Amino acid sequence: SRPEAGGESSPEKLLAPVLSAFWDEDRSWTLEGYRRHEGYEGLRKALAMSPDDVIAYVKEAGLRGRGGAGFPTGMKWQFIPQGDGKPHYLVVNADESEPGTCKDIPLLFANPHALIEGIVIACHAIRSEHAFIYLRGEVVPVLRRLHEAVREAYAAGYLGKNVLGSGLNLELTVHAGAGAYICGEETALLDSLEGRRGQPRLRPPFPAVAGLYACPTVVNNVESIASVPAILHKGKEWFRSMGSEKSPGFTLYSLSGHVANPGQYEAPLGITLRQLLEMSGGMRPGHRLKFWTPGGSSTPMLTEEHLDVPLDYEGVGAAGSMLGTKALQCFDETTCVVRAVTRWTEFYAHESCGKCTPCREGTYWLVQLLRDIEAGKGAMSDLDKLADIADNINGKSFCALGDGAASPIFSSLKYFREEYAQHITGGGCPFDPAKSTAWA
Ligand code: L3W
Ligand code: SF4
Repeated sequence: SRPEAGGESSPEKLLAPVLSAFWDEDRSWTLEGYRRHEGYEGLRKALAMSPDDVIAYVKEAGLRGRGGAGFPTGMKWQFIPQGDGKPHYLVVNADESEPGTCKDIPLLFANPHALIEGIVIACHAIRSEHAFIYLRGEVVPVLRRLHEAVREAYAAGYLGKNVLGSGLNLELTVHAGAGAYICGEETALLDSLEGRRGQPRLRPPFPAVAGLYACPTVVNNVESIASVPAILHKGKEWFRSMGSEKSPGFTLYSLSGHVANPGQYEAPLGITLRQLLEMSGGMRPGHRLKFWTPGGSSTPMLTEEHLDVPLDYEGVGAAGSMLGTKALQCFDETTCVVRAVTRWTEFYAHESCGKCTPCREGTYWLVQLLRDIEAGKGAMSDLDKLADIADNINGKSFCALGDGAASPIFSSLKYFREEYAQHITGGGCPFDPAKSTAWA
């Protein structure tokens, strides 16, 4: 749901719909729908350039990875060794599952050809003849739509032998995962794609050196690759005219939780949550923001005092959090922060792959302590114990899942220690669950 765009003075002018520009149109997902909006024109431009020039162009545009880490996309492509005699692979990470993150799935559902066009451009750049899309398997309607879009692209000569007469040969495989959060970690994803149980690999070597089948591999998020065609088509200057010097361009923000109009809002990097809330209708009527995540539950929570933080990598970093996946989950004053953190921590404990001790054991013990506190059976010393366990997970685990699990513990203790104490001294949760819809 999205509010109607207003006039010159309306805050909606801050929106920059590119990937989402025609999601509402009839059969937007078809090749015909995509071509109505100059689809595959960026590819024509890219194929007229040398692979190295395409990499340099994307680097100069300043596109940063949209999957959570914000790593420069062009630089990642440049890491792929050339003339090494090995096959190169592009793997698109479509295993979206960070709590609150819901941008790649609607993008694939409404506009799959933006991703396919981006894939062909990226494969031309890194000299790859085989690309894979690793999709979250539960989203069967998206899987079907993606298969159909790939079929259309083969039939139109955008995939297969000698793409558009350029000499590029490219196969594209769509692979459905089996629904494990850890398979969104890039090396676990590669293990899963190779047919093994998905567990993270030691890095280095990074996938750019030894990835799929031990060959140089680029792993990019859906939104990162889908953003490439517009950059080629409209130009790097156009892209750089949005956002900031270090965080240029447009991006998809996912607004969810206790807001009047949840949904995807595409805007330049650096917009603030206050602006997004103003243009989207704000919090649900009669309520105010209590805490929010800038990029899913793995990114430290922020509060009302951070409403004017620029939502770019630097701005959110300076506020002590991470932009992550730009999953803006907003919670109002009816939400019990202990309940929210318990629910997130249960998720991490469930999804911990078990490979390393700090995360496997630590997340289990965090859940036990949090459940006790929530039920009024905790002791004040449990608060230091929570922080101590989180500290033994953070930076000491094998992959980023551990750090993500520690993050809501640290940030909630920082901003809401008093609320934890209330649960302990008051014999349980002081909130009325009937008044909150967050955990229904
Ligand atoms: C070659 C080097 N490549 C880094 C590559 C690396 C990777 C990318 C970023 O986690 C974060 C995590 C989540 N030579 C390289 C190199 N690379 N150095 O750059 O690497 P890294 O380690 O900074 O991050 P990561 O392991 O990819 C991603 C956070 O995002 N997150 C998002 C989760 C998102 C989902 C989802 O559903 N989409 O799960 C949220 O906060 O916690 O910190 O490609 O190979 N020297
Ligand atoms: Fe597995 Fe957690 Fe260790 Fe990552 S941090 S390897 S998910 S046990």
